[in-house]
Amino acid sequence: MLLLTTIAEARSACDRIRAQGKTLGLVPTMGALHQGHLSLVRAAQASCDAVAVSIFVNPTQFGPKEDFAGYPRNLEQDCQTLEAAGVDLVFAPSAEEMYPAGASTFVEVTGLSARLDGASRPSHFRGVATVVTKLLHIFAPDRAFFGQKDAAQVAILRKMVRDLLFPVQLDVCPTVREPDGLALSSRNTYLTPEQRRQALVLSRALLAVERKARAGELDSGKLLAVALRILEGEPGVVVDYCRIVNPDTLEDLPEVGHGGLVAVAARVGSTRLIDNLLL
Ligand code: PAJ
Repeated sequence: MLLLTTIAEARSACDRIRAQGKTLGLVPTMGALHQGHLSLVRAAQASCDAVAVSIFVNPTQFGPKEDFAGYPRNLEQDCQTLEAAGVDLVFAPSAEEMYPAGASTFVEVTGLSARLDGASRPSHFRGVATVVTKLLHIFAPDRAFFGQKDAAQVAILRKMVRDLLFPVQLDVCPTVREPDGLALSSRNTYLTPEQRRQALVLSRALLAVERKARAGELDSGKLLAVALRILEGEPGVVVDYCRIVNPDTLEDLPEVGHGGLVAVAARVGSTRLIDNLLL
């Protein structure tokens, strides 16, 4: 497995892969890898000849009061995990490599970037769209792999790829959960055992909405009331949003037809967690 830190090295490694007639899959991550990330790696390996994983804690997607400095970083362990998984190439650049001094160009998917997490994290999706644009330019992959866990990110990147004519196919993989329902997240390491128990309320609330929708309730207001009752039953948890939206536009859906997305974000202590289910 190659571990590369410069854009020039990554570009020539991709050129060599393409010169061999191989297809390339890219899995962008911020590291602190878990089984959710590895499910993307496996999906990439199943459909591409070579797989590159980027590990970059992207400063521009963190707000000034967010956890950029404390975000878990463990490059050595991540590389061991990826080597064991049979990944071909890891790209772990510095912030200076990705953002040349004075860089002032950003990519913004207007409208969508202000919805769901974008409402409480105003420059978050601009940072995500900008760094993913850079990664797509560097790797020019045939396919890029993302998790449904970050449903708003998926909607924004799909729109960005369409609007800016990127010649890449986006693949979206299902959310990987702990056996008790908690969606895997690098931020779960922040939780105390008590907070981890409290955090289960997110998946519990989503499953209750799914059950009620399956039983025939279509009214989003009534479905959300079910979720909020459950969320409010856990005093350590402060809800940021809980909405039922169109998964492509992220606009509220008054009624759940086929394919509505129920999405929740909440703070457990100082840790912000998100989760969602497609109905
Ligand atoms: P990160 O949070 O490290 O996630 C990297 C990828 O793994 C994302 O596509 C995310 O949706 C996916 N993922 C995370 N938890 C998952 C789970 N439980 N099941 C399935 N997939 C999961 O998302 C980012 O990094 C960044 O915003 C990034 C796209 C790398 C841009 O900086």
